Amino acid sequence: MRLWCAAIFLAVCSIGAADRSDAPSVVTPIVCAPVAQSATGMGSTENVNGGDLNIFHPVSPPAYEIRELAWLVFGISAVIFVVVEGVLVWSIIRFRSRDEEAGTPAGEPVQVFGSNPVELAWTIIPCIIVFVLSLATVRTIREVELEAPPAGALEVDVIGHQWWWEFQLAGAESDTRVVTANELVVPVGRPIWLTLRSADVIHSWWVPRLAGKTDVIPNHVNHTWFQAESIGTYLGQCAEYCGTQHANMLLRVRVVTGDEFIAWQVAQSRPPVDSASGVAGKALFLQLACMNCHAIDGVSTGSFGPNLTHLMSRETIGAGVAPLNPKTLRMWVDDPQNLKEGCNMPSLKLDSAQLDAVVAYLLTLK
Ligand code: HEC
Ligand SMILES: [Cu+2]
Repeated sequence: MRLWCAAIFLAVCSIGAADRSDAPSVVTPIVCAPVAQSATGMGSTENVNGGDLNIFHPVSPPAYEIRELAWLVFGISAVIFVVVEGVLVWSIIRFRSRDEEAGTPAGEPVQVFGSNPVELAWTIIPCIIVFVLSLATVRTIREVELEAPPAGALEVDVIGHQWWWEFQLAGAESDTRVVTANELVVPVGRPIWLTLRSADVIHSWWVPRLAGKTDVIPNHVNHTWFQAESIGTYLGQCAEYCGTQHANMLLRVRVVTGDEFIAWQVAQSRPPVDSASGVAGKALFLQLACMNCHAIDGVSTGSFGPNLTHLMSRETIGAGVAPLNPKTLRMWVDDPQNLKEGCNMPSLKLDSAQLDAVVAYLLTLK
């Protein structure tokens, strides 16, 4: 009986080993609890990232495939768990030491060595289980990974930066391009083909309800895709440790109707409109180092930090570290390290009047 327990234990171990296949550049279906929500620890900023990261609530074809596989793995593991625990509990009760046997050699169980049937069983059964699981996984990967964009796909370039996401897509007119950060807006029901690149280290794109993880690797181009079937905001997270602020490298995909998407695309393609409240701040933005790191259409071309042309169309600041509003924006410009310690934007140590002016200007970037 103990040998059987050992056989089943080995089977469980080998499943664990088979699960840990995360070769780079393939979509890795992941079976785990939803990512813990990142709290900012800032009393003044509510957590904007409450939301569903559950792989068991898919809304897009690759996510459905991954859920099926997750259930299969979960089911097989559950059966093994029940058998092992059942045998264990049964053994504990059946073979417990009894008063009359205590301390007598007669209490020793029968010793079995080198049983051929048992050796064969604990070799063959795990092999079969591992074989079934790997076939199912390979099949899922093949179904999820596409070689080329699906017909009619919207193509989006995704660039991972420490610690934010850049998105580039075609603008409203053929020669324009929309560049934005951390929040991707896409139309419902249309395939979205992502081309993933990294500006620095390895990141991983993961929006659990839309698709599996895909690594974002320097000097290497990866692709993934999804097709959201219902409107809403889907949260995601960088899923490859990429430095101190990795946990605050969140992203959101806002799925809207086709018409809303076109309206968004048109608005994002336009240069910002100058307004009186922004004049002083714009001058400061150009005087200070801001312009070296940030692009604003028609104003500056820096590309180290997020494009700010339509900053105020976003819901969050600092890749989801806080909701975007005048208060958090001021805190951010004053010293980004307060909100996102270690991030790659320094405090420019503006005085209060300068801060007011710069923030007033940023607020005009709708
Ligand atoms: C050394 C380069 C650098 C300079 C100089 C700089 N920034 Fe940044 N900025 C960044 C980086 C990098 C980020 C992204 C940080 C993150 O999310 O991890 C950022 C983020 C931001 C954001 C948030 C954008 C978003 O969508 O989350 C705002 C707003 C911003 N900067 C404004 C400014 C202003 C105003 C100045 C000048 C006072 C300035 N920055 C100077 C690099 C810079
Ligand atoms: Cu990352």
